[in-house]
Amino acid sequence: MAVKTMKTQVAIVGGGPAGMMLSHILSENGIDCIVVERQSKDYVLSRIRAGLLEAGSVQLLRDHGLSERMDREGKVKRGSWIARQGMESYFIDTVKWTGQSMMAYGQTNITEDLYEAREKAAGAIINEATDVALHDVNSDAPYLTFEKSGDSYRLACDYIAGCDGFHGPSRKAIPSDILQVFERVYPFGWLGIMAEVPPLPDLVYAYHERGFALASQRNPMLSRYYVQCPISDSVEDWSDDRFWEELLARLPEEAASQVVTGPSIEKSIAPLRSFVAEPMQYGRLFLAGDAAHIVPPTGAKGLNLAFSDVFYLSRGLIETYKSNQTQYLEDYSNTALKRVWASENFSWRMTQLMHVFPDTDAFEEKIQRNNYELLLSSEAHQRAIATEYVGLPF
Ligand code: FAS
Ligand code: PHB
Repeated sequence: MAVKTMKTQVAIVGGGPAGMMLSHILSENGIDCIVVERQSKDYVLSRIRAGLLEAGSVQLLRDHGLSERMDREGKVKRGSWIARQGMESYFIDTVKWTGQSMMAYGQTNITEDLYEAREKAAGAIINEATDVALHDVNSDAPYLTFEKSGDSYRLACDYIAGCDGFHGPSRKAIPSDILQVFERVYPFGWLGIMAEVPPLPDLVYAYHERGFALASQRNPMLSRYYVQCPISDSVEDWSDDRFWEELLARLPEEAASQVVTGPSIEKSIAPLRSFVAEPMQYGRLFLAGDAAHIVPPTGAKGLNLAFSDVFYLSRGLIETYKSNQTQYLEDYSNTALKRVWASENFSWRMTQLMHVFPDTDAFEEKIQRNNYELLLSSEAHQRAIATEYVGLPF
């Protein structure tokens, strides 16, 4: 079978938020790019994931003409509640301490908005591409190969952006003697449901001896709730009744009394891990988003980190093509990793603060409780958590 050859400037592996946002920004700047995505468009758009945007992500969407629906349907948040069983709840007021707000707007909506913008611009997105492989990434003529509808393709390019998530092939294209990984796998997961009932006014992160719970939202008639569960659990172990009973037992009384329950329209369990791969670049390959790092969702950083990676990577590629300077591109990994580790650190601390760890001891429980008490008593700690939660500047 003859191989069909194609050429572009930047080949993007993966059509999730990172890949689609990168292709949008590059195309805005006249840089030719092609997204090669394994799944169908419908499959990508069916994923239910993140729900809260940092101030920097909101600004990035605004800067690139992607905020009209977000400003119409999203909910501006001046902060979120954090609670601990038997103690006073605390409102992380990001506007008071940083002057910045966040936005409750689902990743599903963002991906829809990105697909709509790319299709309007006749952007090149190849869905249902299989056997995607990266070649000669450490040369000045890298290329992809893939299969699509029975045909074999070879896509020549100047650069490859690996935006293919935690399980994609891009990270694996970096030689194992060069790639370093740092990982923490947590002994529990998050069982999440979606229900077509009015959400609480604000997000509530709750620690209870029975486990963590989180109240969030997608729109005025769509609630998103989570409870910590053993990693060995399956969705079948959790009827709606059991879920609501557990959630109401874990939320503080003033929040639980406002919860409107109803049938779940989606239910899934996400494992929690902290993961970083270094470096985030090798030759002409640049990793962005979950392809390079994973955070536990306790800090609402996953999607937001993908966006800051794309901010740095697009800046580097645009500089290289427009002014033939390569400083930003050469520094991409070092620059992105500073913000990655800051988000990993915050997400790890928030996860330690808010979850029941099966193998914890009396000393660690005292430290966990004192970390919460410091939030109630110390303005320095209140300023710090607000600054990290709203998102460090890009
Ligand atoms: P993605 O994984 O979103 O996208 C990667 C894309 O690459 C996918 O479309 C995939 O199909 C494609 N791909 C994979 N292999 C390929 C191949 N071989 N060839 C071509 N394409 C390939 N973050 C939060 O901030 N808050 C949350 O509550 C939250 N909840 C989450 C729940 C779950 C179950 C998961 C998995 C993640 C969650 N996240 C959350 C993190 C999530 O939002 C990610 O950070 C975000 O999707 C990152 O976007 P991408 O880097 O684009 O990766
Ligand atoms: C969500 O709405 O899915 C969400 C919000 C904040 C988090 C995690 C998940 O920290």
